[in-house]
Amino acid sequence: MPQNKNKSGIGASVIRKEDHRFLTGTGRFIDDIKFNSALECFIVRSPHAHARINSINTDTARNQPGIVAVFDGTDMEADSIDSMFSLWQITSKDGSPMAEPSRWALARETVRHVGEPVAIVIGETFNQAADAAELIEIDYTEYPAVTDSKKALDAEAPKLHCDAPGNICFEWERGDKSAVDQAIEKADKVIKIELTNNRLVGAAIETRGVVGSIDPISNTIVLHSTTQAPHHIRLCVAQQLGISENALRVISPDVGGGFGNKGKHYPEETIVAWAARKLDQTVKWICRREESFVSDTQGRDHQTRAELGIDGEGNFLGLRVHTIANIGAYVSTFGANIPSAIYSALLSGVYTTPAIHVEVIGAFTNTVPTDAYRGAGRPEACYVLERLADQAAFETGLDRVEIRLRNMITNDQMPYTTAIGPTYDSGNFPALLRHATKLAKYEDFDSRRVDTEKLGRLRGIGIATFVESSGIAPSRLAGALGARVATFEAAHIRVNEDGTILAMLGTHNHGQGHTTTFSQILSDRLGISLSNIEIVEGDTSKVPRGTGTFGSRSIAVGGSALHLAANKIIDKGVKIAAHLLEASTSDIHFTNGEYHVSGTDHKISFQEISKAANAPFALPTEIEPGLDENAFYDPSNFAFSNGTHVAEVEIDPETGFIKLLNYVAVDDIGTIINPMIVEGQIHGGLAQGIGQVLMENCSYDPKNGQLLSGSFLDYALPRADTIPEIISEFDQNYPCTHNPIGAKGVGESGAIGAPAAITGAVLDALKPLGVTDLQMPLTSEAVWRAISLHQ
Ligand code: MCN
Repeated sequence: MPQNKNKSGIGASVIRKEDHRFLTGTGRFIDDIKFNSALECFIVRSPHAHARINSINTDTARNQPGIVAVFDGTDMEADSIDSMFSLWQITSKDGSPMAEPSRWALARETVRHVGEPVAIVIGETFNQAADAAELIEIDYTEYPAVTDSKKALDAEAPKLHCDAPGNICFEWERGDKSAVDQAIEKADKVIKIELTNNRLVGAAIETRGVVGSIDPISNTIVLHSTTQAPHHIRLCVAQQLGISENALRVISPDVGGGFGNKGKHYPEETIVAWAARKLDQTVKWICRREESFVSDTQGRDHQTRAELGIDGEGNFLGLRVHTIANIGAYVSTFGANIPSAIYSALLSGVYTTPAIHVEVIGAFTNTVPTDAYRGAGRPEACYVLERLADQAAFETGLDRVEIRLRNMITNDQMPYTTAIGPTYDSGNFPALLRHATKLAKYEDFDSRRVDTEKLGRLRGIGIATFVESSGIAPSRLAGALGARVATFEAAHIRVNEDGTILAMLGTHNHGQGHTTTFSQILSDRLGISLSNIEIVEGDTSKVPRGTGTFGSRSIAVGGSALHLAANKIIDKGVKIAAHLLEASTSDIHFTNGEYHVSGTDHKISFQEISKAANAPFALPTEIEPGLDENAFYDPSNFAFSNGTHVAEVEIDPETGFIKLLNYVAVDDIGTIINPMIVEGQIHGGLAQGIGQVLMENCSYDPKNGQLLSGSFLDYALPRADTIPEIISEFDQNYPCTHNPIGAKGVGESGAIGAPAAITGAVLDALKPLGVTDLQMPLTSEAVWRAISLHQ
């Protein structure tokens, strides 16, 4: 990968500025912050998946030592606290808006999933609150529950909400149905698959937490929350509490991993803000790990049927996809748009398929609401397409690389408008596929398979190609598809008199290294050293506007806003330099942190310009003092990151154990700001993709809706020894054409490619035994059973 000549600018593998704090134990995570006389909040959660609350008796609990208050849904109702609401409204194919049943921060009358908050106990200590909570008497009448999304659509299934007939949240469609019908009709062969995309939990090292306090001077609520999107939380909580956004400050300090799960508005944020205001005291809630399993939004959970019509040469003619997406008990913040608008947009993938139609039914079930989890709709789309491509190769006898190349959008077709909607602006998909298969020594694979078979084991290789809609905005498109909030990003730059810089962005850093990469962009533009740049994120009173970090958007959208704000500073500096150097503005040019007069050796540094702007004694009055600038950036399109991943596995047929031998990831993320960071992002995403395909599974008891995988004893996560050697390379020849830095996002790529590549490799290994299908997770048991059935 080319390294940057400017040692701290774009393209340099700078060591992360933030890591010194984290590695020396001086990070400030929410539970590290000392709040004077904070009261502890214990949340009593529903033990049932579906039940009516007949009564709640809190008298005994209220009278326990150290207990300050006990509240339930009736108290919130008495204070007119509004229902939670989603930030994206999907419209069904008949034109009706999605069903959005009320979701109360503390349940009223009915509970619909295990873990739903029912009451809170606020005590002087956590143990006092927890002990008192045991004395709350709640009388429930249990109702039958349904956890499987397909079963929830049965006529006789238990009904969750009276305003969601048939448990349907929405019935979405996209694409040209009749064109697909015709294409499949005339196809020589129709490839059919049925897939489950397994439900996952987020497992950030730090669990969620919220602390609410009252600032006595401004009489505002200060809400510390482990959120990826502080401005969204301000919007949602203020609206629910019926207060102005000015009356609420949201601070998200250092956060130990988010993975999408912390990007949502949660009941606990509303509960804690409300309780702090009601008691006029600081109220603190830190999620225990067992609570996070039943209260953090969960990811994926699709059941999909797909048909691909192909001609005699293996050309893709038409794709029909039908997916039932499990929404959970209520619609979470972005719970409806991920399985519909986001997922469906990528069902062309890297292919030229001329006719595509997708139908998605969002089904309510008695499970924790689902929402974004690293990849959010894109791993699901990639999985459908790549499983189809493999199956098409299998049924036609074509090589898996060959059938993909035959159907791939080529570089000279860019910009390319897909049959499902999006227009890709850049990328060379065939080049990535060729390079990745070369790195993976795909051509020689058969000889490695033979060697492994001699040892009594099975060996397989799998490929996944994908396109990802990173850089989530653009607002206008999102708005047309139902977004209720804009998705632009904002950057505000303060230039101090000494030329040092403070930049404030609406994104949030919870592991991605933003402090470093945003500083690199500024260092590159303004020619100043990284140590003179400070980055602030995660505080609505310091950062005036913002959207947050999710959808791998921070660099493509936030970084672009920063770049534009820096350009404004440079332009203003030109005027000041022209005046001080007694030259015309057209003769001034800015390079490497200095303003030069063309054709002379006259120059002035950025620091001198900063000083002159902030102490404008020598400037004419028409030059406004100061050098601070703001920029908003709302892209015209997504940034279409793309990649080819190749996985190789070995399977022990006696035990079904899968050993990942190696993994090649070739990604196009446009211009790279920091090669070391992006490689780390690929590794992290891969670990999560590998977890999904090999072991992770969030499982509910279908009889009663109890969560069976409610702790790390029952929910397996990958460990260091699961992760193979990773070869990660990038193609920087195809920058994003519509943002000013050319960057595409990287944060989710690993999680998108891995499930399809590894499933492909496992099925390739099992092919000689006649196993042609397996559902994730591909545990040793699942593989062993499949092998046993075919022996
Ligand atoms: N980057 C770069 N050059 C590019 C693209 C990105 O140098 N062409 C750098 C960025 O500057 C940033 C990092 O790579 O430092 C990731 O950038 P980006 O792809 O814009 O993603 P975001 O910063 O918006 O992060 C969100 C993304 C998502 S959606 C999830 S989920 C996720 C992820 O990033 N969760 C993470 N990575 C994570 N990493 C950690 N450690 N923890 C999480 O919770």
